[in-house]
Amino acid sequence: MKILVTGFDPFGGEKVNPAYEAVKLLPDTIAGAEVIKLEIPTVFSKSGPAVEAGIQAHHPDVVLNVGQAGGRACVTIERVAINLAEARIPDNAGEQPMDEPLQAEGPAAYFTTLPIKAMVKNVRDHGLPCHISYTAGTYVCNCVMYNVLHMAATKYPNIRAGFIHVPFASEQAVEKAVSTPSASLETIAKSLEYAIEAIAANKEDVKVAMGTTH
Ligand code: PCA
Repeated sequence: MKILVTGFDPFGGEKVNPAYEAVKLLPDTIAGAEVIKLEIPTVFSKSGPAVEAGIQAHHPDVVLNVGQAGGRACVTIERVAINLAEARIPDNAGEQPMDEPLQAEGPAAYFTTLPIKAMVKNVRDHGLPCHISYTAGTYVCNCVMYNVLHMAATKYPNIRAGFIHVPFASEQAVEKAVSTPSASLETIAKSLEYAIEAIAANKEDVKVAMGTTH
């Protein structure tokens, strides 16, 4: 099995993006799966094509995109991507779409095709916090998750795909407010590694009660 793991470049005034920094720390093989690492731009119009170039170069079985979710306290695994681009701040190319569909003819949303409950469970079983998230936001991360799932649905039927958001790295939080959550890059990378182990081991998701009450 081959898995393409992407991380975004820094955006919004940050010097690093913990997503790609953690991806770089991953081993090259996880549970027998070959890991291909790729940095992609935090740009609405360029992120999807950058992933597609990686797909065409490496023919992965799985595409896992990883992005920063500053303010979240732990690694969160996204269940759904919505057909909406709504940017509070310009992206790294100055693009700032508002109220726009990502795909004019696309469905309102796509669900991930990764075994997210098994992923959450395996991270937790190794003693690290992890949750499912039911919104990837409306910025470039949701954009790339939606567009990759759209590509998989329309052009690459054998690819399973999904998205993980990671918290600020500790060094990013040093100058931020006292309540800003963060994690070490090593912890973030280990969480990603355990999540990927579960992808390699589970073609179908496990039946475990998760979800939220609000
Ligand atoms: N996080 C942003 C875009 C790039 C990134 O790492 C997001 O959550 O949309």
